Amino acid sequence: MSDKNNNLFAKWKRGLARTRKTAFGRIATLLGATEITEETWDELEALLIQADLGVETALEVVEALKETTAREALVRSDELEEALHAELRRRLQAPPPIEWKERPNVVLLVGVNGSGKTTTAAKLAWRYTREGKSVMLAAADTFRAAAIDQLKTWGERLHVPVIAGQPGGDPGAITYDAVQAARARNADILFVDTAGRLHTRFNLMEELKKVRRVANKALPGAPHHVWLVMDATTGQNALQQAKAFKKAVDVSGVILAKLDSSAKGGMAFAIQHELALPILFAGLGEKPEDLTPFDPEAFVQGVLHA
Ligand SMILES: Nc1nc2c(ncn2[C@@H]2O[C@H](COP(=O)(O)OP(=O)(O)O)[C@@H](O)[C@H]2O)c(=O)[nH]1
Ligand SMILES: [Mg+2]
Repeated sequence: MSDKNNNLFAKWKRGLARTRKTAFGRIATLLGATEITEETWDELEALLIQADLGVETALEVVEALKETTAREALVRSDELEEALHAELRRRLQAPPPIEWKERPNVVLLVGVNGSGKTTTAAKLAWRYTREGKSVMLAAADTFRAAAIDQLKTWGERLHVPVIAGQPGGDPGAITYDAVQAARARNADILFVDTAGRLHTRFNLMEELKKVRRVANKALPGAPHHVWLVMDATTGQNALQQAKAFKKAVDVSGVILAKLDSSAKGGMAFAIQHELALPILFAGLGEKPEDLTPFDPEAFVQGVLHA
């Protein structure tokens, strides 16, 4: 393994320590060297649900393991470990390559308040700047003054231009200006940070739809990507919200933030199963370099094996 891969792997291990020790730790204990009984299946099912896999996925995994057990005549629960790894791995899709075909590519970042959008915008700006791309940020969360300042502060730290307006300003107008500015400067990527809270969810979705329309008016074909930032610590509740975003603004991928703070990383499975959206990146910490392309194998290794 190269140093780079080694470091990445270590980062996944560190980032998933909490979920490995908590939700999946109980599974590891269950799969100690005992005989497989009806109780093993009941407990495993309950633990997978507790780990946030979602009921359907949990049931499917248990059914698949029962079949393996019958087929291979397994008797001890520790013999299930490999099969569990395979069943989990099979349910996670590697992210498709991200296409950067236009100039500028406009990316909307959406998600509920506190999910990690602004931090993720900064992390993405850091990542792509390092890859040699010219990046700009737009502060279209005008709902809170602090949100604008937060993005500006990141922009200064990362030497990335931030297009912002006044608190309470029109997010559509900011987006329009930012797309124009990105065109004028021939930027490669414009990340648009949006609001996650308004007076009602209806208002929020209407505002996001407008931001989307305005981006398209400023540049036909934009937005090229719409990424939903989800907080891995909020578990199953987040899925209903995600469906609303998907419907309103045609989300193309998910960024799973705060996996390092989560004790139940199983949300990754529910996202793929129930939303049918690829997970593009995972947030494994608060620093810019802690945003990592989603890696299904490292994820399963990280939750199951210390
Ligand atoms: N540990 C950890 N914290 C994160 C991650 N992503 C965001 N945060 C923290 O979550 C909080 C809310 O993030 P913010 O970007 O302001 O959320 P927003 O309201 O969606 O813009 C901040 O304190 C971030 O530092 C992550 O991947 N790991
Ligand atoms: Mg924000």
